[in-house]
Amino acid sequence: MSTIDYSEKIPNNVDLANDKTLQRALEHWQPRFLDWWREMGPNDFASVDVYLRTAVGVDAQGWAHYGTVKMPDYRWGIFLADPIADRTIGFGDSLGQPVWQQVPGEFRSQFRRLIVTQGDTEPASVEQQHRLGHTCPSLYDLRNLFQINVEEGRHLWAMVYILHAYFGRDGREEAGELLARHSGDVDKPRILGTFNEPIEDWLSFFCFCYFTDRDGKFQLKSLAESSFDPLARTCRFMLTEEAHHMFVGETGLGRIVRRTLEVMKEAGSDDPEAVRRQGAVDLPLLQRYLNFWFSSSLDLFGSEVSSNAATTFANGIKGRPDEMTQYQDHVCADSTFEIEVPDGKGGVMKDASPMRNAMNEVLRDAYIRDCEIGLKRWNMQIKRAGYKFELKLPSSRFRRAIGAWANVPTDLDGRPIDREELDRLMPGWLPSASDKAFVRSLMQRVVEPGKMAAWIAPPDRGINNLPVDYEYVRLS
Ligand code: BYC
Repeated sequence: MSTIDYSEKIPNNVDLANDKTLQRALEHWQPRFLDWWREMGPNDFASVDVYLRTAVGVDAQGWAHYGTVKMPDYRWGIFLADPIADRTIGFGDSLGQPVWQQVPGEFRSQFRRLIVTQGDTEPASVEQQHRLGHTCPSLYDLRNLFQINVEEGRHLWAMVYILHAYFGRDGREEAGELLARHSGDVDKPRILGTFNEPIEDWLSFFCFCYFTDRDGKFQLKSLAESSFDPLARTCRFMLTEEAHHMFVGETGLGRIVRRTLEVMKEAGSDDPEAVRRQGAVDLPLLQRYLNFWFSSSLDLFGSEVSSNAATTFANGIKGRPDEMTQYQDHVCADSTFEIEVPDGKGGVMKDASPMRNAMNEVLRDAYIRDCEIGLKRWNMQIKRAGYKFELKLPSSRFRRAIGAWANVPTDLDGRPIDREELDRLMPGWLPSASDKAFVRSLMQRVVEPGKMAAWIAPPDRGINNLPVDYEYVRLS
């Protein structure tokens, strides 16, 4: 197993010290990153002590060290999972050939496009969450927010390393641009839609971690299959960190459901107004937030039928998650995949697409199945508490902005409806202005160790075997 060298200005396990040109280029980028972090990150908390984990190795066991750190002193570094000996290409036209240690010239722009898109999401999420610290529901949650923020910063480093090390001057320019685009910026927005949506409250934050970070899991798993080995190794290690981000989303939403059920029991009513009077999140309101973040995150997979997806699969650039274990045909030259498209007469029809072109849809399908797991768990909680309400994922045709269903008005079940009906019904399906104002009113910061805001139940356990009432962030 390779170890991480922490004596270097940029901690790394890629032997940076022996590549002076690359080291200098990255050391030149480092202060620009820190300036960006100071301006766009959780900077109002720059001087507080946070109980954070930092990577110290890249194997699954014992890879992280926990300790108290001020965020600007976090050791962002470059960590690649260890190489797999004699790894061969696992899919596409070059199946079985040795993986590449350099980017083949003919695939350069396709690789660069994907790496830049991946890299762009990381700082975007930090920007989106910029001010959340001020309204934290507990010190435990505040610490989790900051953990996610520093790790997204590190994921940016991961992509910037690949750009600098393998894409020459273009790569250096792209690395600069990653700090120049900003979430929601009118002139220079982030590349993908969801990453320009504001995250102004913790309900949105937990939905983002549940749905959008899960897109990260699927995209990183696909890139972890890449024939370009340094990219595959980088993504493999990023996935180790990513798991915690989805955990924060799933447990955060689960704790909200638990608290709401307690309040419903205390109030002896499931009336949303009665729940709101007790300062908790009513379940229909939660459903509207789920509708918003799920439908937005579905767009992140791209179009159902995509020539980009076909080319990147054929060329061995981007595979499918767990390509070796989940699929038998790794070439997919002759197979087809059934997709649903509008029939042009206000209905839905099935269409067979060449499998390679449908890879985005294959991923989206797997993603939706993964999203269902949390909903099943929360619905079980609701059922056990004796209520009939069921949380549901809307259809993947609902409120899409990308692909075959972009701007096709449908109801939550994906049935095409006319635009007037959509305009009339949409306010009941997505968070309304008054929903958002109510959620904002709940966002009062709670910073006494162990105490939770009234709208969320405590977690089952603390971080790294510490008690829930540990002072995870020392604000004074
Ligand atoms: N918004 O052929 P198409 C994460 C663009 S999340 C705006 O349909 P393709 C994280 C697309 O870029 C994971 N534009 O799709 C989570 C293309 O534009 P260009 C991020 C969109 O190319 C939480 C055009 O539409 N990683 O890590 O097959 C916190 C036609 O594209 C959108 C990746 O996404 C959209 N939603 O695939 C922190 C992996 N969707 O190039 C981090 C890298 C599509 O023609 N990216 N477009 O100008 C990819 O693999 C692919 O670019 C996509 C789309 C999956 C995004």
